[in-house]
Amino acid sequence: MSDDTIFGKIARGEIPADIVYEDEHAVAFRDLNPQAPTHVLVIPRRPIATLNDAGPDDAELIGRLFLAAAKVAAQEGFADDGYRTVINCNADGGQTVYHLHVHLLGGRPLQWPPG
Ligand code: DGP
Repeated sequence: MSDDTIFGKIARGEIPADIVYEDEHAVAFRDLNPQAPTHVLVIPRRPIATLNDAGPDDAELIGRLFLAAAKVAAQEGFADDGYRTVINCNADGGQTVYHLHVHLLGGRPLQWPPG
């Protein structure tokens, strides 16, 4: 699948990002427009546009994204205090970049429900 999104370019190292974690499957970098003291995006290297486009073959990869988010939460020092992980899907979910990503938000108490 081709991927011309900004996140595809970040995953391929074609444009810079403040990368906080990476492995064979995932890259995590700081969001340009942070909504919390720490706001990191975890993306798969393999392009998947939305959660709707993920299939059974992606199950392990999606699990890896959340494990990477937990690793970053520990690295950032708020794993015990708590944090939130979110995937926005399509227009009503507020998705603006069509390369699947997990938002990791932490460093302050977060309200529920979100807007
Ligand atoms: P979403 O709305 O769920 O698709 O989230 C997209 C997020 O991506 C949004 O919080 C802002 C962030 N973002 C957009 N462009 C860039 C970029 O070029 N670099 C970084 N680091 N973050 C970006």
